[in-house]
Amino acid sequence: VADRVKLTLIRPRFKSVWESLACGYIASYLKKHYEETYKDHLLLEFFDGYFDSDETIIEFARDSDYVGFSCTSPQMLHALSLAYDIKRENPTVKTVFGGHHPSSLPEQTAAYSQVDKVVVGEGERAMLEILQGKWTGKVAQSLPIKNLDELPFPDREFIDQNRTLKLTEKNDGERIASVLSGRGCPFRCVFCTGDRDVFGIRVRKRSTQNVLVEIAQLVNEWHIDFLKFADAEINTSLFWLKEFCHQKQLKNITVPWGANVHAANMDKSTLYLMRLTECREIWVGVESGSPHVLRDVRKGITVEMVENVFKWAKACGIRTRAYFMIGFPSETREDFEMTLRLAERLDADVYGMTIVCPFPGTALYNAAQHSDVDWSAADEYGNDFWRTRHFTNEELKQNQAEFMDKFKDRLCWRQRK
Ligand code: B12
Ligand code: SF4
Repeated sequence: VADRVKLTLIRPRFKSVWESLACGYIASYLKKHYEETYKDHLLLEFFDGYFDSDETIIEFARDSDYVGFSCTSPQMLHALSLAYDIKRENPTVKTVFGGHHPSSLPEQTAAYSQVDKVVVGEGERAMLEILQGKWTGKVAQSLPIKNLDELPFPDREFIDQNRTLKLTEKNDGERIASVLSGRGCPFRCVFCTGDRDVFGIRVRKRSTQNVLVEIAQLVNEWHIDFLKFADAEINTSLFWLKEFCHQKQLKNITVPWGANVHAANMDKSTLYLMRLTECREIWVGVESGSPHVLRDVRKGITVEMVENVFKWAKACGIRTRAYFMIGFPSETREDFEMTLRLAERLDADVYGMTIVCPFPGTALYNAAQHSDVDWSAADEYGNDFWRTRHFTNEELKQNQAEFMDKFKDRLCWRQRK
């Protein structure tokens, strides 16, 4: 083992006020498992492209032994450019690419000369094994961690949670942080990766006790005003969700919270219980108001389920956010009109409308057509290239604009501008 190993973790540029849980998890796992074996040999640093300039990142990262990049598809271009510049300054640096994009397209990611290692799937154990020299090839993939309670909580000092909290205070007037209560999503919506390539389709949940200890820490040590769950869907198990609510109440943890909810697995009593434990809002991927489109995209929900969830949430006093999409392959103008009508009937508090984007890892991704796409140009709500049999990209944008105009007083803040 070398005298000192320096690992710099980088979250490439990202228009987001969510903290990097991925880098926080990897850091705390390495601190626990690497330092326990090798004592003080590991030096860890973190940079976030949202806050730190390229010059700063390159200057401080170039004396690293390893530099790890955490990438969704839109972040790849920035990561590749930083990796190129860092290696130009110091060719001995080993670059490691992890996250959703490298997990979905490992071979393509490994083909870049500035990429030394690609991690497929969960990163905690794989990064440790790379530091220990266990992976000699370019692509590394470790076994998933079975019992998530064994993972230390994300290291929030390391990811500079305060910086993110200051930003949420400025943008939203409150201190907001996120927690991940489980990994994986059992659904297979065609437009979504559903965490498949990273966490798999089997959902692993942390125990409610374990999650609540982390939440209590966020309340007591970081003084948060609102908690967001980063889970793909919070209600994959209603049993877990109800127990979470009961325990939260028992422990008198009163911080308000919000989460993504899948409309197929919800009932009024659970929503009521959620409200009693300060659930302030739910975010529902409604996607379309057309029954055949919902079926075609394998969303696993019906219009009726969606209407019920919104009705119940309203009755319980939970705010609702409805996310729609436009540009599914089989969607016609009539289907879009059904979407407009459903959106109106739901009477949600906040609306979002995104143009479909065939991200790697989704069923809509087609290697022959999409391998050269610049994903950094696809923002959270739109892109300039997706079109379907029924709509050109321009027409999709017009429909999106029509939707946004109709709900202009209730758009999510990113679409309001
Ligand atoms: C919260 C969230 C957001 C937040 C903030 C994200 C964040 N935390 O930084 C917001 C709302 C801003 C957001 C935006 C977008 N998101 Co998003 N988001 C999520 C969500 C729900 C949680 C992310 C999270 O915190 N996960 C928890 C951490 C621990 O997991 P992780 O990041 O995957 O990290 C693990 C591994 O990937 C790996 N790993 C990660 N980084 C690294 C680095 C190294 C060096 C190593 C070794 C390993 C490694 O190890 C980690 C621990 O095991 C995920 C779905 C999910 N549940 O994961 C989607 C998800 C990541 N988002 C996705 C997408 C597509 C987007 C958008 C592109 C949406 C859009 N249409 O524009 C934008 C991207 C904007 C941008 N500029 O990049 C996709 C990614 C697919 C892809 N191919 O890129 C996901 C998977 C959703 C999905 N199921 O399709 N998102
Ligand atoms: S849209 Fe939601 S339910 Fe569907 S695959 Fe993605 S995360 Fe899972």
